[in-house]
Amino acid sequence: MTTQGQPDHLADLVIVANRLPVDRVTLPDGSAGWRRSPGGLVSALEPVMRANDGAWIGWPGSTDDLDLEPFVEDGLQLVPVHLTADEVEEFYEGFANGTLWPLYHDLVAKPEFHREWWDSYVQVNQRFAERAAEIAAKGATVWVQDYQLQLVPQMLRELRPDLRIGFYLHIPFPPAELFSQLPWRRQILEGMLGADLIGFQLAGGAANFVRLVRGRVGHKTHRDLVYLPDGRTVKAAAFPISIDAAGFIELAHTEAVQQRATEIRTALGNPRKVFLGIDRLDYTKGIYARLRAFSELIAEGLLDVEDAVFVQVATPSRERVEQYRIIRDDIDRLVGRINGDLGRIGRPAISYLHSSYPREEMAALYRAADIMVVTPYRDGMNLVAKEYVACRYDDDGALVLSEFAGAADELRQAYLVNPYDINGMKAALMEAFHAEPKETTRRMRAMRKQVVDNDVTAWANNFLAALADTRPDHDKTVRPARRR
Ligand code: GDG
Repeated sequence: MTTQGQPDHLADLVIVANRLPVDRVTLPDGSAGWRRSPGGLVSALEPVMRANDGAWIGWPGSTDDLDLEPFVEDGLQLVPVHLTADEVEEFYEGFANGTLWPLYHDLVAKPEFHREWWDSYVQVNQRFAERAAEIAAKGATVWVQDYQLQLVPQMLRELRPDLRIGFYLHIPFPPAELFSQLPWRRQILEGMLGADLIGFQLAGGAANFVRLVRGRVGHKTHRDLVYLPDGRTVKAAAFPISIDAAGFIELAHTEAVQQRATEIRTALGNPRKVFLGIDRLDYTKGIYARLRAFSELIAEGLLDVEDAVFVQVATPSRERVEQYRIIRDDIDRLVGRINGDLGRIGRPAISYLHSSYPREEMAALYRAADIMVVTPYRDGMNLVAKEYVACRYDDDGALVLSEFAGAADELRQAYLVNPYDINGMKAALMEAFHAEPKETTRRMRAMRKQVVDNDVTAWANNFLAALADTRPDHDKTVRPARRR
């Protein structure tokens, strides 16, 4: 084991994630600094990190930070893991995003299987596991995040059998019929089984996993439990992730956000209804199909550009991966054609923004939109849907939501659609457009209750409590985070 610089203490709670929760920025004085990344995982885990003086292991996001030592940023103990440029290409862009991501999302794109990518995945997972083994205190809790690090639980257990290890998968876990294509299927299953508790977004993912373990690895299972030959028991269960609901509600109430929401509607020409989509620019999100559905409604005269506009924010994502370049070009062309054919001066049918925005702007967009359209072909959860719901504190606004987003399990009062069915989506968009306020209020009120009652702090606390229950013999227990 190579021993790098140590943080100032060994940690009782260690988060292991592909990325550190901070991004490199240039400060006003020209020097380099860090800023908290906008992602949901950071706000999810920050309270519990602080309550336990935890450490977070991850890649800093660049291949230049070769000698970066553990550091403290805004009170958080951060431990960098270095990746070479080749590893970024093979482990991250390759195996994680070119093999696993499409395989776990219903083969929406074709996964590529390359042995060099796999080798790099093993090597990088081993490095993360070693780093975690170095900084975890005796009997500590280590919580490993997501599909980039599925081998870490087992690697870490070999190095440190004293630890309590949890693993959480943020994306769907596919059925055996798809997962079985993976040449390294058995290694991945065994890697995850190093954990005491494996969390999935939905019960279906947990069931897929248990069935595969029984069939492919041959372990005995009963309901959500796997019995290993060495006497250990592993639990696989659903923990649907959520958002910092109180934080979004507070932000949406601020004067600045309300004013900005009004400005946005004015800039759009004050149409009767604003439709909104916000997604990472990813082929799983169904952006293309939803824009087509909307444009057909305009072409057929069912909607008019004076009355309705579609704002689509597509946040740049994984731009070096070929499939992402293709989807970007496809959407660019589609938007150009729709606006060219159907727009009028000062009235494009689609207002398309390929950019990322601060949280305040996101909240203002949620406030400005009458109809939020979330139509992924497959999505672990989809936090955007929940953020929209949280921001609608007047119980108005409609959500059109794909039944293939994990969020559809909880947000039953959305206008649920099959994103492969363009006519069905058109019908749902029209239904939302014409809905009576009484009807949208009834639906939104129920959805808001669901999101507010089940926020991200509850998610983290539930997972950590269930993890503690898996090894009651352990003397060290993680302190829960306080809800806002
Ligand atoms: C994965 C799973 C699962 C987006 N653009 C901007 C921005 N965002 C924020 C959103 C939201 C988050 O990013 C996106 O989360 P999603 O859940 O919608 O989707 P993925 O990125 O695919 O996330 C997903 C999630 O993990 C959590 O487990 O729900 O299924 O695929 O919070 O608000 N935030 C800011 N500027 C942007 O331009 N500030």
